Amino acid sequence: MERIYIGLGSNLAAPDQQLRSAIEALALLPCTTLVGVSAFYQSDSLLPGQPRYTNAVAALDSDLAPLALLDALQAIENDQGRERLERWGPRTLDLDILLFGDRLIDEPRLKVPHYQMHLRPFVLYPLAELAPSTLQLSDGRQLSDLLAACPFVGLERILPD
Ligand code: PH2
Ligand code: MG
Ligand code: MG
Repeated sequence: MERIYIGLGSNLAAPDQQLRSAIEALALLPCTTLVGVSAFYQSDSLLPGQPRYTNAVAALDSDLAPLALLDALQAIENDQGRERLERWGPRTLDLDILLFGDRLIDEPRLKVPHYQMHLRPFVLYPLAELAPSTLQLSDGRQLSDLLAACPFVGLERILPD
């Protein structure tokens, strides 16, 4: 069993509802327990000219292997109407594996830790709601250091209703 953190994002077709549906689907994954979900956060897209995103992070405990989990996450994205037209295009649902236990993964389909998580407040701040700030990433970086270097700018925390 390994602790896994998933980044959720949507900027099409009722983003908050997309995230809620995705969380229900994560809770139904085989060999997996959903152990926590952060608040939702809204922010501008990193690419200008796109709708604003809603993002959150979920924590899972799972016995799935990394690529099996990736397949399952892509199936959830596809079920929720994800179309892969352009890199970084607007999307109904994006599910990214941020951290997978203490694994360092460097495969064509999957790199863990997520290569840009340290630059993304909409990943780090929801992650910090679920993980201890003493968390050490598998590449040796400390979550608290990443947070200190990534200001809470442009993020709007949506209170759970
Ligand atoms: N994801 C992207 C590109 N830009 N911007 C925000 N605010 N949130 C995202 O999840 C996001 C983005 C590609 O993965
Ligand atoms: Mg993705
Ligand atoms: Mg992404």
